[in-house]
Amino acid sequence: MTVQKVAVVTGASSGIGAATARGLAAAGYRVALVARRADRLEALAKEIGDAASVHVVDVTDRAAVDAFAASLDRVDVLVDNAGGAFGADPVGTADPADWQRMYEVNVLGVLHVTQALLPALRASGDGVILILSSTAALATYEGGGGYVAAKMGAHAIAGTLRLELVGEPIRVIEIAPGMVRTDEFALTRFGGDAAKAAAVYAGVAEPLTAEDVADTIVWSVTRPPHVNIDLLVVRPRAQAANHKVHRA
Ligand code: 8X3
Repeated sequence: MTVQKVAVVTGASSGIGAATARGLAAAGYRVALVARRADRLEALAKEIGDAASVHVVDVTDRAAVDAFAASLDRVDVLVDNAGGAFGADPVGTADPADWQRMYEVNVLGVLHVTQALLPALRASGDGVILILSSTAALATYEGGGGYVAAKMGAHAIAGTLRLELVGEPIRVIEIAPGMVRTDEFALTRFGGDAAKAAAVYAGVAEPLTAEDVADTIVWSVTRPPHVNIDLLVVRPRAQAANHKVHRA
């Protein structure tokens, strides 16, 4: 019997994480679903079936992350997807607490999970660490300061790790999506203000979907072991740059 490979997906309770878990399960992986919200994970696991396992873990809690890592029998793929934006205020007036939360989840969360799973990824003989950054990791924009700073941190982790791990059987992939319409990203950023969240996508015929991004993730992960997709930028056709969005 061939051993089924295991993919860990953080932030699996919604959006890109949930779509990625579905996609990797369909590609033949066992998927370890990681997030804080048990009910969401249970529902997704039920939908995916036997290939899914539920792990209620806050990626910013190192002790919980270490306990989770110890519970796994193998890990072949890590998708560091958990993250998010809190606030869209100018640098001059932004709440430092929002910046701290963004750094904790987008940078330290990636660090904790990656460090904890690195020995298992190495032992797999063909490990993949995939970090979901953002086009915010590549250019600044007004009101994006804290999120940009955090995603640039995630981008720095990906680039540094790739240098440090060269020669080992581990690929380090970074996917940087532009405008993606998910149920929660913009809503979270604007503290639940649905009108502000909707304005982000106003007039944009087809922002990317979570499934579009999951598709690039599954494709990148399933290339042959010697093929490393270093950095893949994916945007909707209507977005030529962070600032340049076609609105009807
Ligand atoms: C999300 C893209 O433009 O909101 O990661 O920073 S953006």
